[in-house]
Amino acid sequence: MSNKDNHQEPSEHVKLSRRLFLGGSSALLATAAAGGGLSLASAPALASDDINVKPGELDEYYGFWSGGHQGEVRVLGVPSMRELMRIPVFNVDSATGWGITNESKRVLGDSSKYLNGDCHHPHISMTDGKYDGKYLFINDKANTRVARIRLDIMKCDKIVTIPNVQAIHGLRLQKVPHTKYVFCNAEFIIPHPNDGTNLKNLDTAEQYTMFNAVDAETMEVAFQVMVDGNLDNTDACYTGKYAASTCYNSEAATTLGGMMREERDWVTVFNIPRIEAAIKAGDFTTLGDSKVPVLDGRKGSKLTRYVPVPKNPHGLNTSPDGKYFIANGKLSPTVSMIEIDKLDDLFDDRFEDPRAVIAAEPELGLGPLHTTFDGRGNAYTTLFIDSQVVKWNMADAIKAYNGEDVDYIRQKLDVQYQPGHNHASHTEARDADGKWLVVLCKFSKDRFLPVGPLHAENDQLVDISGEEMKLVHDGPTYAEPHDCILLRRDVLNPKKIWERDDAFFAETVAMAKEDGVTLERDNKVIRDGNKVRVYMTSVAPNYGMSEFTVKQGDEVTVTVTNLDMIEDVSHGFCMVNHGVSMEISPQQTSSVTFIADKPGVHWYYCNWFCHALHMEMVGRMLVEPA
Ligand code: K7E
Ligand code: CUA
Ligand code: CA
Repeated sequence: MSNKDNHQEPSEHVKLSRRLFLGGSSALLATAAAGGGLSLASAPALASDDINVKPGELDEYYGFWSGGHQGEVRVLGVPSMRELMRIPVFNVDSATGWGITNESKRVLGDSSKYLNGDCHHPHISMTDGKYDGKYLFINDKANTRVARIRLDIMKCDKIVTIPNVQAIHGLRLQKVPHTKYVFCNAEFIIPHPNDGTNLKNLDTAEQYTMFNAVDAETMEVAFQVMVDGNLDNTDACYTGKYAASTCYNSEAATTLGGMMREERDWVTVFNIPRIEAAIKAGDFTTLGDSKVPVLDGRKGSKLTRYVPVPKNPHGLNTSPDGKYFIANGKLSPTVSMIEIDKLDDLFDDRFEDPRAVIAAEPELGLGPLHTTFDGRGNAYTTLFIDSQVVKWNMADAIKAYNGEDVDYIRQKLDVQYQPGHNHASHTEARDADGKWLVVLCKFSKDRFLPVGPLHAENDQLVDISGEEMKLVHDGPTYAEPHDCILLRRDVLNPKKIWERDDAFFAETVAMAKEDGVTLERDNKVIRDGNKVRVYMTSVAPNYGMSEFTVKQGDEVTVTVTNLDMIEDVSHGFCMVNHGVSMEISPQQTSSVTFIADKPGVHWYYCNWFCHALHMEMVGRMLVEPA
């Protein structure tokens, strides 16, 4: 034992006490609490029985996690924090064949050439301000895309690349009357046109970024709005009228120092009805090849307002009572509460100072990044630098701002360590229920077994159902779940097997029809020049075809239809040494196209365990030399 392990050190008090607490002896607990002199802020919490979801029991909530720069979406059960599924989106997935199959390549479109993504903000479609469980949307900062996941099958079914901009970061949905628009912020300021013609005179070139709206049903870009400064995070209100975005680079600087020059940046507020009216009136332009309406929302525009707030603000969160947009100060210890009821007046120029919409600017601690809510009037803000979550009361913060002597801070909870987002159950909806809080910590340091220089991150679960926040679980995660969303399990009712007429593989079904093939019955090879289409069925433990012959150099498309009706009997199709692998779940059709470039015998096999004779579920492709 080194001196550092001496139990006199305060940090060791905390560690020792935590061990005692988790031991579950109330006598020891009382002693430790009394003797340790622990503050509320650092007191370790007792493990709650609520998170002990026993084997065979189901979780109360679905959690959808961003996979960060790993590119996927992960589905967790909460409160157990058990990982239930992964949904590949902006990555390539060897198990399901995402990025390999024709069905996934159709979804990825031109962007299938990119093998990476960087997702941050998963959000669930809403009707009347409540999650409706239909879709989940997520951004890709790395390649400027927005994706949609169908929650009935938990597969990504649409991806759109946003034109004329770079790096989609903040993403939120219109809440009322329903999610018509997906609002998404392009972060980086670029010259227009950005075709290299103005590189020598960038100082004088026109430069800006844009706020974007994607139609949630068609997944086409509905409009783009030019802004001053840049755009970070965004959220929408409960009237359907406004969206707001933080800007940390009002300086329009290109260097770190420049971006921190001003003491205040701003929140840009967008007036959606005015934007729609301007489009109707033809009051827009287009850029380059794109047909998307581009509107000018820079300072002086009637479409936007700029509300100054301190300093390099980051998260932007709407309180579930519909009253406030809350901008999190990051380089300021404050958050700024913008009163949504005053925005009509702001747009009608009834204020001389746009700061008149600030209802309060409570000081919370160092590095406020994101805020979430319990539906009981309290807000929970992550403090990145302090490594804490601070619980504070919104009504009391406003009283204090107006000069009353009230303490709005309810509790500060140490988290491990450096939290970015936090997210409470149902917090973005009117029915925020204040039960669970997930705190997504960027550093785990000493919390888990060491696994090399790259550490796990730590998604901590906090019980917020009582007066006091209680840390109940550490959940290691892989790079880098910026954000998550929790919804009650009764909102979702995913399918257990595919329906044959599902749109996900409708195009493949249509191609089979053109070839005169009935997918549910036929096993056929159809030659069309040097293109060969192989159709086969699968029923555990058999492929409908155990051998087919092609010529070297043929472009081969293998389409497999899984006729099994029993849930959980997924098959796979892997062609050895050809980089071909895919999932075919019950009643699904999947297809993959590759070049048969090597003469000889090539085995294919089923790579999802389906039957006692799964190993024997094989076949051979015979390739005749050219
Ligand atoms: Cu704070 Cu992309 Cu939401 Cu990460 S962003 S933390
Ligand atoms: Cu079919 Cu394994
Ligand atoms: Ca700044």
